[in-house]
This record gives sequence, structure tokens and C-alpha cells, in this order.
Amino acid sequence: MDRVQISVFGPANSGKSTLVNAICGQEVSLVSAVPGTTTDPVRKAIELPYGIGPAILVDTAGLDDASLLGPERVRRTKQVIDTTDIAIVLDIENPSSKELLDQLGQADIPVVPYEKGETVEELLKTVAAVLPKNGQAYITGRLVAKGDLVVLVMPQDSEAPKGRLILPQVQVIRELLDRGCTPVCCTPDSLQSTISGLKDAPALVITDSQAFKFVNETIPADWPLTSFSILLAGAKGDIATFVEGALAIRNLKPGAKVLIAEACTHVPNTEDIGRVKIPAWLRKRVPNLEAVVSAGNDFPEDLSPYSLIIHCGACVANAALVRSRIRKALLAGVPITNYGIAIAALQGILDRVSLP
Ligand SMILES: Nc1nc2c(ncn2[C@@H]2O[C@H](COP(=O)(O)OP(=O)(O)OP(=O)(O)O)[C@@H](O)[C@H]2O)c(=O)[nH]1
Ligand code: SF4
Ligand SMILES: [Mg+2]
Repeated sequence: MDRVQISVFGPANSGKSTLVNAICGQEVSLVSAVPGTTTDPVRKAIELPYGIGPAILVDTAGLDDASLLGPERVRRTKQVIDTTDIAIVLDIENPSSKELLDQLGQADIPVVPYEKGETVEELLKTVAAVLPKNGQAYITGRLVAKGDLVVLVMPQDSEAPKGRLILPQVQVIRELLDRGCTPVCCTPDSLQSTISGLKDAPALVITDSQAFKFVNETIPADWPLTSFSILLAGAKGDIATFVEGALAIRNLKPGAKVLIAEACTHVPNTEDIGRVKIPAWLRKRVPNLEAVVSAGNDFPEDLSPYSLIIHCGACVANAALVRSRIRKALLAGVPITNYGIAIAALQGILDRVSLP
């Protein structure tokens, strides 16, 4: 489950850092009488009461006086909006809050105004009341039910981190256990022997999307098949938009520019799925296709040069970030899809896979 991100916004010197410290019960952020004390966003992971649970609390720089902050810092504060689930806004009537409130409104982010004198307890109870309720949804959705046997195909190749499983795999295994299912894990190499050893057909096979084609050819055609990245796309994005985006691959013209958008800044490796494999598969269909990579926070403001955006699985990012990028893409009229769905489409098995 993602931590809910609660961001504190307001004009300079309005008491944002004081409030963040009061919520945390410790000095997380520097407080002073000088306006512009907080310059970069300050993040604090915290467990909050009243049913809010694990959260990331973000203190921001005041957006009112651009001369104090400079464009780069204003940009960084605005980026916080992209990952925000709930916004606490101080001095909400201040004219300088207007632009911020407009942006929060466009992104459908619930706003909780904070009045000086209100206790932290009162404030958090209001936050709890507006908490998005869909945060509890299962990644595996209705594709599995209690008692189901689920086969997980997880390549542990050079791309896998040494000595551990990647987060989506861990999350799915944990969720299947929570749901009373029986996960059976194997690598592509041991898939054949694993399925030969099964007494009954599994309710679902979940594979790393890189092994899609192989798994599809190895398992019986009537076994439901999906990928970790498709499940995450459902949990963090919007499957219908992503499927439509993947269909736009067919319409790419020679020389088309495609944005590969990654949510984090991992060190790319030579077999990198987003930077190497997907562009290579696309170029087989679209001559001279140009793939441009944006990593972490560097999602371009101007999307007009692109014919398609292919977003990563966003394993370490929250749903709010993916939603904000989908919104920006749709506003710019650029189709958007994600790695898992694009790979299924490129391998011609999008019709075959089970969508959450
Ligand atoms: N009287 C009173 N003063 C407050 C309150 N909250 C904050 N202050 C004071 O207001 C000043 C600014 O507080 P900060 O918490 O640093 O404000 P900020 O919004 O984080 O300011 P920047 O980071 O500079 O944008 C400090 O001198 C605080 O002591 C409050 O509830 N009552
Ligand atoms: S956030 Fe995206 S780019 Fe980073 S590791 Fe996860 S899927 Fe890959
Ligand atoms: Mg501050």
C-alpha cells in the first residue's frame, strides 16, 4: 500500500514549517521569522492517527514571492503537487494562494484549509475524513479470490537487484498471502517443470512483462495471464487510457518521437527495458523512431513534440504521480501507455492478457 502524501502549502512565513513540526512532534523543518526559510520541499515519513496510517508529510516553500525563490525552486515546489494526495493550505484566502488552488483543483486534489489556532488533532481528523478511499484496493483486483493458486514468473537475471526481489513482486506475494491465495514462484527456466508439478490449473499466471511471450507460449492458452506491470498500471494508473495509448503504437509514423517516462532515477543497465528493449521493439515497426527518456522529476512540461508517452511501472512512485502525468498527457492530446501494456501490445498478446 502506498503512503498517502499530505503536502502543506501556503504563502511564505505563514507557519507551514511550524505546523509540520507540530504534526510530527519533532523539529523536521526549520522555523524562523524570516520569510523564505524553507526553500526546497522537506519530506518526512510518519505514521498518523485517526485511520490515516502511513503517510509522507511534505513541507514546501511559499509560492508567493518568486523573487525570493527563483524559478527552479518554484518548479520544485510545484512538482510536489504532482505527488500529492491531500493538500493542507494555510492562509487560504491570501490572493497569492489562487494559482495554487487552481492547480490543486485541476488535479482533483482534496484541499484542507488550516486556520491558525486549530489543533493538530482537529486538523488530522479533517484530513482523515477526506482521505481517498481507493487506497485500500487490491493490486490483483478481481483476478483472484480466496483459495486460488497463482503462478508467479519472476526472472532473476542481470537486471534483478542482487539478493532481493523487486517491490512489485514482494507486494503481489504479500497481497496473495493476505487474500488467502497460494502463490507459486518460479523463474522462466523452471516454469515448465513448475506447471508439470501442479495438480490443478492456476487461477492466474502473473509474469514479469519481459517474459510475456515465452510464458504465453509455454502455458496452456486457456490459463489467464497477466503481468506485474499491468497489475501496477491498474493500481496506479488507468488501464483503459493505457490500453488506448498502446493501440496508438499502430499509428506511429516514421521518425515519430516517443517519450519514455520513468518515475525514478535508477541507474540504467545495458538490458534496460525502457531505454533499450522497448525502443528497439518500436523501431522494428516504426523506422527512425526517436525515443527520448525522462527520469524522475524531469517529466517535460511541453509534451507537444511527442506522438506517444510510455510510462514505466512506477513501482517506487505513488498513484498521484501517475495520475498527474496521465492528466498532463490527455490535456496535451498525447496518448499515454505503460511498459507492461505496451510490451503486451508489441508482442501481439494484448487481447490475450487479463486486465485488472
Ligand atoms: N503567533 C504565531 N506565530 C506563528 C504561528 N505559526 C508560526 N508562527 C511564526 O511565524 C513565523 C514563520 O513560521 P514558519 O513555520 O517558519 O513559516 P513557513 O510558512 O514555514 O515560512 P517559510 O518557510 O519562510 O515559507 C515564525 O516566526 C513562527 O514562530 C502561530 O500559530 N502563531
Ligand atoms: S519507478 Fe519506474 S523506472 Fe523506477 S524502477 Fe520502478 S518501474 Fe523502473
Ligand atoms: Mg518553512
